[in-house]
Amino acid sequence: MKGNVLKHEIFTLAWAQAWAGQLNRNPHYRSAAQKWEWPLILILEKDPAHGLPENREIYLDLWHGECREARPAEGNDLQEAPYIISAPLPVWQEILAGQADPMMALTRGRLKLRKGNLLKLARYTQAAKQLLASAVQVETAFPVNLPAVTATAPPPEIASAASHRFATTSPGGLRQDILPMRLYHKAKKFGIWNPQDIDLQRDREDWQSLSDLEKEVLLHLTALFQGGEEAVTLDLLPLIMVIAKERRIEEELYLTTFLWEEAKHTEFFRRFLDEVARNHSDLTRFHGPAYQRIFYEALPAAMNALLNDPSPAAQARASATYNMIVEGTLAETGYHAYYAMLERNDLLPGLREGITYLKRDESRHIAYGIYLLSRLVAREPALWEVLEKHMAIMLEHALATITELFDTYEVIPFGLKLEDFIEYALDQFNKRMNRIENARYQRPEAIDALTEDD
Ligand code: MN3
Ligand code: FE
Repeated sequence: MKGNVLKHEIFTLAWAQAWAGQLNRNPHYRSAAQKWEWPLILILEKDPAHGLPENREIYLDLWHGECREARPAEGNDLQEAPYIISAPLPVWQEILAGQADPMMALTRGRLKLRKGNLLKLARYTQAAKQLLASAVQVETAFPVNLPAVTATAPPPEIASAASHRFATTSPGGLRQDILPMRLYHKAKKFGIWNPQDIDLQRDREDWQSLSDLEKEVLLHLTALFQGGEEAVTLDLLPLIMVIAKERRIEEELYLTTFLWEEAKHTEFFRRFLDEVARNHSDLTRFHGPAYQRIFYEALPAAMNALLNDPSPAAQARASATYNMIVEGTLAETGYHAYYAMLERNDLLPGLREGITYLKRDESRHIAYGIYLLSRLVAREPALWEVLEKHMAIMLEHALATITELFDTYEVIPFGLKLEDFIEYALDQFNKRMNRIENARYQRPEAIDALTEDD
């Protein structure tokens, strides 16, 4: 049937059936949705000004990787379906053009989850992706074609502080007012703790009293942190080089403390392994595929890319991966897990003390990342889209990393629940993304006034 391009209007019976057909021919969907067994209702929100006098609602009966029925919703469907997602036409248009990531759109609230549990959906990101990938295959007609959003051309790079004078021998001197400088001063006050000074005596006793399963889960979490701290210590240098080349002396002053702190974090966890867990086995066994995608691949790739490409887009990808995902989403969620396990059971006080310092260091690192990304986005608003795309991929890996940890165990000790952690991670992620998104609408100079509370 070559050349026969039959278009179906969006959210009609014919369109829904064409989608179901694509879906049932999609082997990736079949395997990703093996465990999904809930009907789903999608709503195209009414927009009388654009030819949509009423909502259009599609009911999809999805069962173990198969679409058993697809049609406009009717009768009690809306009351009975456990999941309802709605959005206005421009959002659906973008999604059906394959330009938006479904999980990211849900997390950021562009696709509205009217009913159902986002945390549960987060476990099915691959299925959701494939579900929409099949919808993209349907030739879709829209009641009205909205103009595509065109990216604005980036403004010319300002002569990037690259007058070849030294700041500190120029009349202006150091800029004490900008966030990196304030973070630098804070780091000299609060970042000077010594991992060797922490008393681990009671930790050694506590460790003996733990069950095998408790030890294993703590070792697992520590193996993720240990690898993570070493990775961020190893991978930070290309960013520091770019900042130095741009002669941003205040930022570089701050970054010297950043790298030193990561070094101490690496040292601290190893001390715990050596002196408390007394474990010298190969802990790589705890690094699952999702973890490896971030710490063995994405992080070093994004950071090392700066060696050849110091462009703002490359910087944004590097900082998004490093500060927003690895530090802002994963590390913060990890601390939360340690606290949840240890605090309420009053265990391992030395480890907790170290983690308190580490968390304080980390909040400065993340504050710097938000500053850097805001600075880049304020200068070049079109970068926001680059950032959002990259973050969608990384967020998926991050959630998979958390899920992967929990899926290892049939029963999780210390009363931990996966949902709490996914929720915490998404919360952290959203908070930061909102702050950076604000920078799109701000003048570059306004970024100087950013404060550290993120
Ligand atoms: Mn760290
Ligand atoms: Fe850090």
